[in-house]
Amino acid sequence: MSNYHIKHLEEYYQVYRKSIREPENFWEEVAEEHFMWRKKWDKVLSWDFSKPEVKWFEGAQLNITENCIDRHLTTRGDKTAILFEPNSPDEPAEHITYNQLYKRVNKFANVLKAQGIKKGDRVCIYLPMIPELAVSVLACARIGAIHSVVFAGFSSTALATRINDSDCKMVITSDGSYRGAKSIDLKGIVDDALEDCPGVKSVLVAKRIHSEISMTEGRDFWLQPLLDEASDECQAEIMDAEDPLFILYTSGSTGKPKGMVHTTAGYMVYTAYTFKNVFQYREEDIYWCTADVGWITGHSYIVYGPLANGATSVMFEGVPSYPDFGRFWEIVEKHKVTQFYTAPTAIRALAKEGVGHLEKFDLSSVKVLGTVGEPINEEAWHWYDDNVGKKKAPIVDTWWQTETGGIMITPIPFVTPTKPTYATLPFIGIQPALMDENGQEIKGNQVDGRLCIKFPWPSMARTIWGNHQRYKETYFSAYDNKYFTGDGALRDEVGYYRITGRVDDVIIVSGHNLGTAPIEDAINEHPAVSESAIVGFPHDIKGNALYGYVTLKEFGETRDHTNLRNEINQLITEQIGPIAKLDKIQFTAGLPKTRSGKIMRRILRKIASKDTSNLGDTSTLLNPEVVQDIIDNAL
Ligand code: 6R9
Repeated sequence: MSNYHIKHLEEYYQVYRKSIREPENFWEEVAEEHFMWRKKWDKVLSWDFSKPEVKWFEGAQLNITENCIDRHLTTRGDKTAILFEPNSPDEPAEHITYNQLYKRVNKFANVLKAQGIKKGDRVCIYLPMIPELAVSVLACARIGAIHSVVFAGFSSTALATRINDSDCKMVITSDGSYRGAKSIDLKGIVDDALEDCPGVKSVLVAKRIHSEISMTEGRDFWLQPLLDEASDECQAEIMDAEDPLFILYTSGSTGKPKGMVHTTAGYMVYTAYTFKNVFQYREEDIYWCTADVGWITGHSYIVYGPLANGATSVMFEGVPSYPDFGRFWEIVEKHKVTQFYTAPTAIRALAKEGVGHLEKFDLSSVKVLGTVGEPINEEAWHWYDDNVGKKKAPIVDTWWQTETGGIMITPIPFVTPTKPTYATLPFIGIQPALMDENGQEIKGNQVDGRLCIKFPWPSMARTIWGNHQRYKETYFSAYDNKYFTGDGALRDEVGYYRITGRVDDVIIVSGHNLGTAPIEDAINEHPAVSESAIVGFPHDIKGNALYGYVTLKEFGETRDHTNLRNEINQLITEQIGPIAKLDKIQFTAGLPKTRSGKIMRRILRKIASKDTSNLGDTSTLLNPEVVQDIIDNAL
């Protein structure tokens, strides 16, 4: 059916217009033709953003695992569903076929049931990127338990907060995990967390690193013996369209983390439909998203979206730098990856290492490149385009959020002409709006404002677990009758969107609105610069002035680089104007980052404002050690 796979720009506009004019008919057609329903819906959509309440496919019944697994068995039973690439290149890859995935998920689901887990119970999954992670997610979905995956790099405090917030009854973990040359004692972290989690009744432990761990009698169980005993048939729980499928916590850059709740039918329809189109997916493709399943990108575009399309999805346990910076490219060559989806922070890290690592490998299988997670700077975009895609593989710069469930603004490869740093056009069914400070929509092109969405889409989060009021305040109160994304964006002369970054990263200097991303782009073009982050700090005359934290490709001994400071300001002056010049530039060995690679500007802002008394919880940072160094050398 043509609506399901868009092949040229004309068709995009045609289908887009239809999806806006008749959203219910449009999504009904997609849902009718491509999924397995136990019962069809009574009503496609009902919504009210003032409550807010959104329901898609109300009255329908289904199980998402029947759509992701069962229905493929007759046609693709022996096709690889999950292609597991271990941390060490010396360990063989594992090809898990749809038939095998069916059995593993059903066995796991039976283990959950035997442990007393029922529909609606919350199960916390704290696992490394091993097949059990995908299998346990699907096993929860099979029996209607609500999974809450917590990225296995979070500290025990962060884990305990998340377990308690949603009253998880069970934790699924492993003895430990591999990360490059290191191994991490995951079970120890879980044990620490559980001291503060009285609601957890049982812990299932997968064996990965074969380390000595302690098992608490009556609470902790090795997974494998239970799986060995379990039947490989487990009837799928029939779920209502709006039953919760999972909770996923968003990185709490402010306040306590928000448990975003996603429901079943709409999420399935939208992630499957976007996957197919945004990656121009074909049956024979080998698709690889380098994200962790602990993030929304992994949920939607490693597990659910690809499997709903019967795809082969690569799951990589390791890191891009182990055993060296050629690892990604080695994997691309080895498995003949056709779609490669990663984050700008990874691209920049790889670019820093030069092209030597890339040149050793044959990347000719790659048809489509993707990026997600933060605005991609121009230099990184070109590096990716030139060296990985060899200018032949279009880059899909996909803008979306944990809250949106699926990709919202993106090029469609071979359909939408790309433009560096632009996420380009709204996806089918998505109605963006740019708003001004007075709450008015800014119409027309060549404008910028705050990015909102005017109409519901099937995979939007329905609430924050246990706090609907916060959901309403955070997303539906800034602008009347609109979902507010928290991001700023501009729309160019042809209607392409460029995400300029979080609105809270906009700094007003002498009355001028300055986005941090374009300034950072300018700085990053300096050949000596590796990465940078700009924050505002209070200034008597200008209101705010700009403070730049800059990491250099070669850090060296001295932190006094007067010439370099002048050159950086010269670049900014040239590209943006003297107004954007930095008052202070601190050279640092690294920038504090969240585990998903986002720079923690909150911390940098505080340091720039000389307010280091309360930096908040830095334990979830990827590199907490850089914080003290930045404080010690602050200007
Ligand atoms: C999927 C994901 C969401 C925030 C979002 C925005 C930033 C994501 C982006 C992007 C520019 C892109 N973001 N993709 N900014 N261009 N292609 O990352 O979800 O972790 O919830 O982050 O990430 O600021 O609001 P999440």
